[in-house]
Amino acid sequence: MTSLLQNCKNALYIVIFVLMLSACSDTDTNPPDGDETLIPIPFREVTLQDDFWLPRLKVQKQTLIPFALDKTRPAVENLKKTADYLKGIQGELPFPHRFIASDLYKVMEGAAYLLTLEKDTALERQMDEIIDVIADAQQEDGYHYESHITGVSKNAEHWGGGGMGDKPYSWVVHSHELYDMGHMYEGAVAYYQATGKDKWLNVATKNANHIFHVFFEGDPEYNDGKPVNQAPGHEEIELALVKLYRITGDSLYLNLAKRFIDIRGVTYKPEGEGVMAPEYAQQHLPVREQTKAVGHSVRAVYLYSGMADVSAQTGDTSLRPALDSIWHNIVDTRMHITGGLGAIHGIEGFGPEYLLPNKDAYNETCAAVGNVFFNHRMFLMGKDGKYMDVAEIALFNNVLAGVNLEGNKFFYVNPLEADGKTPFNHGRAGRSPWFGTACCPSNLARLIPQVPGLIYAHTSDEIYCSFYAGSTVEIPLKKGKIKVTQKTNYPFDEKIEFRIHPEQNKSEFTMRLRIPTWTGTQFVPGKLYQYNNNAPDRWEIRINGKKLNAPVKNGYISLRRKWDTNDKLELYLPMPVRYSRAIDEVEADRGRVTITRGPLVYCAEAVDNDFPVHSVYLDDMTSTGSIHHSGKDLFAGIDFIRIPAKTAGINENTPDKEASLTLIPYYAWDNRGDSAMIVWIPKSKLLLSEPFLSIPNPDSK
Ligand code: FUB
Ligand code: ZN
Repeated sequence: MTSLLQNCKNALYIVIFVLMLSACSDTDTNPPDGDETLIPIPFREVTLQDDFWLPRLKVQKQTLIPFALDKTRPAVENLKKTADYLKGIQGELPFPHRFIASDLYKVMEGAAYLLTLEKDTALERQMDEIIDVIADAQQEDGYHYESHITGVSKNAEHWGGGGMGDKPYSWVVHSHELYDMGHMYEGAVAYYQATGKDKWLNVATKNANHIFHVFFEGDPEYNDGKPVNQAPGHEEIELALVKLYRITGDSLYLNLAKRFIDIRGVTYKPEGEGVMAPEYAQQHLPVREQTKAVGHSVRAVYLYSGMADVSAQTGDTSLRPALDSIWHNIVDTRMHITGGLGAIHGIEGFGPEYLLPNKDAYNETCAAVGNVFFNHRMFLMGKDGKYMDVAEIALFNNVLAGVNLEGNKFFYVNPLEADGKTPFNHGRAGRSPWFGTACCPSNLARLIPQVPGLIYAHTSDEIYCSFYAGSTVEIPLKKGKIKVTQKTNYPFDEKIEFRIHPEQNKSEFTMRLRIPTWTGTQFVPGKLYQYNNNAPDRWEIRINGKKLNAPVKNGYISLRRKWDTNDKLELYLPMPVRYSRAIDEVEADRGRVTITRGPLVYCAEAVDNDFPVHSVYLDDMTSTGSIHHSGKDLFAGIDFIRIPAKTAGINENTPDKEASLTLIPYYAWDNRGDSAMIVWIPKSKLLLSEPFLSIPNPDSK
């Protein structure tokens, strides 16, 4: 009875408190949702002023892009030889390759984004020279593919009947002709946006017109005049065609994207195993009947991104149930805690549900890049923060791990555990300066400059802020432009301060701010991972110093009011050290925990610890740990974590010892030489694996 009375009293206090809060505020924290489409604010309209992304953009400009342009010179050479061949100039022919040009196009896309941000005459000249070559390597009818134009495909020794077939569009399942063109369209659109020059864009549209004609109308020069009517084995062109449509306004390109999506798994199904399995390139079923993420994971996420684009652009809602179901299947059963996708090396793809190995994870950098693309598109369609939660985790953890802090060494494969000796990254036990197949570095070249484009989206009178980074932007609402500045040291800083400057004072509109899943009971959406410990504090929001109690709906808090110039919004997202466990179905993580802080997954790397990191176990998960801002040089600004742990003795005669385990953000590992690393740390010494126990720590401090 007493406790009943007490409960009633408590409830009354809460009601009074909430009423008081709303009475003292002129902010409506529960405005209705509009049904207008969300418009993203492109990266070029957001000025970064932060210590996390801006330095990365500088690395991109000073190192990654020049380095990658140099590494992709063989692709330019191949195109030159093709151009010479078309001009009738006798000479060396290109070497056969299915998609080397696509890597160049992606690097050029990244370079174009840099040109959008800052004029650079030398870079622009270099791009123009390459674009001349690309244009010259196009056949009169629009076809573009070095190996078939010059006939070198006939001599190619690849698996699968030549890997690209012996003539155009004769082996669409593996040739990558359409994949290459997709990347070319994306590069051409980016360059047109950056410079207004349309030479490359004209190459792209000419090629897209040709593809429409050959694939869906028929051309006597191809496939005996019959329409090819087959979807590409490697998706990519679908989402690129939507970009081409958006920039040209020509609906042919949108129709073409939709047709490729509609015929997937309908007009052609490979019959075989491995890379010829129907699931490998998501051709096992018509896309609307697909419910699970299967096969090659880069192909998959590019397909899902294209489906989301087509659905958003055409209003075809019939694609959405499949997208929802696939999204759930990924986050509930097939995603590593870093946002990485891909468990199986042989197919570079998804394994069975819950197969999420650590040492043997594939987690291709491109798949994580695609995971960001897919989730950003799902957010724009669904206005739900859960998608941006996944995009954020994939970006800060798996994507950023893909490149070293200097910008010139890369991971293709991103395991969650390594011994510092066994090769895992296409022949290396650590980062590589480049790869024969350079899809991953080139994807980093183009994704990083686009990151500011994840921050804001809007309708006519709502601003969604989904991503936190020090920046300034002007957002065009119906009632005028709203300047928004953000000050924060996110992802290490718990505070984000916004200043709002409407063009006209007392402008009424809604600000929506994402409250990340990681502030609650789990690190990332889905059923796979749960925190072991609770956060001592809850997130908070203040307007002009006044605390508000705003409900979270679809991952956002909503603040509707008449905004005045310099109104201050302070968001506090507490970032204690959290311990996560995986559900029991994930065998690789049984009895283990991962340490995270904010949106960052942490790992223990040999170089920071005086004992083998594989001899560590954590039998106490209550420690709040300590945060160290001691990083120097490349590590300046990166917070380390220290937590109490135990190290197991090397044999029964050596006792276990108390230890202080140093952890760094997973994205920063392997920047000080190749060393042992672990993300999922055992809770008991029984799980320590023998071979690892004996690994010495050569570089420990
Ligand atoms: O096939 C083109 C790219 O190369 C894929 O997306 C990557 O997985 C790699 O195989
Ligand atoms: Zn890749």
